[in-house]
Amino acid sequence: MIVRELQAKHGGSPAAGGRATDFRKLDAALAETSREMDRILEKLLPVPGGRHGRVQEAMRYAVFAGGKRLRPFLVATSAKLFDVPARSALRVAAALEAMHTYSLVHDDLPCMDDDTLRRGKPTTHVQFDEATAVLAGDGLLTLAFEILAGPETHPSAEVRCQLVAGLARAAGSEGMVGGQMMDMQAPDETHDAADVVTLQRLKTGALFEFACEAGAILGQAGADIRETLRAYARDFGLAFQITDDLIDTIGSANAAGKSVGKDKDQGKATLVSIHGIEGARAEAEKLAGRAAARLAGFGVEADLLRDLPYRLIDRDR
Ligand code: GRG
Repeated sequence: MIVRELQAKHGGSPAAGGRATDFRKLDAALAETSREMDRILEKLLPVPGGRHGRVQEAMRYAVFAGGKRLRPFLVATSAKLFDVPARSALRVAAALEAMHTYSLVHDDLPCMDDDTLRRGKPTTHVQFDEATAVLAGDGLLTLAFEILAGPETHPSAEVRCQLVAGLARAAGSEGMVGGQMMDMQAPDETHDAADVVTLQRLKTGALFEFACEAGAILGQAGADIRETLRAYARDFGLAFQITDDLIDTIGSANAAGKSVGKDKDQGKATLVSIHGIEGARAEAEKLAGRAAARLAGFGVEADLLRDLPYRLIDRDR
């Protein structure tokens, strides 16, 4: 409840900016997607077996560690705007969650962010060992593309190719990997607000952009609609990231399920260190409002997506 806590302490407008003050419907939808994801990931992840079973155990450990399944929710909910069959959307959502999980497993490694706690549990390299964690990440990354390429994902091979290319771009050196590179160099470099936004847009934003566009790709929507959803994701992603930085600055490791205070310890610039806690909070609220407003062209069917950014700036993990 990071933003609410700040409001209680310092006053200010409601987190929802006058919109979603009651998140019950959204929370129920998030919980339902989470259950659906567990079911489909259970089927799609390899069953540990043979002499190489250890890597598959580690893949499962990381995937079923209790993530929020936020990216899958974005895929599933954006796909509903285009009446995409749930089976297709859930496969794409599962592929993206596999990709996201790989990034967390590798990010936690000693050679990267060197973390021992994730989602309230020992990180994968702590639970297993470093080599197994590297391989589990590799296994999840490649599984993501296997899932997208499968004919059950969409009857059109062209759509499947677009999904594969879209996820590869988002996860690669012009997306998440590029952002991670910037992040690794961050303690040795001076970053202004624009640099931080670029870093975040690549490191965490690119997968969110893919998540929101994926529904439109599955629904074979036009370029302008795809761009609308990407713009929503950019604002949403930055609001999400600022909240993550607020959690890192003023949250507790217990509630967050991971170490906090790391950015400051590592001397990394964030929008919180640049704008201050109040400034960052105000920016997150502005971005949440702008994300919701991007969806003005849709009807009530987009309400869950409109509410989501407000919900996420109100989280504590
Ligand atoms: C190793 C190539 C490579 C990339 C790593 C995403 C990333 C890049 C690192 C994660 C570092 C981090 C904690 C970033 C903050 C924002 C973020 C992505 C948080 C984790 O996402 P959530 O909150 O996680 O959706 P859950 O656990 O709910 O799935």
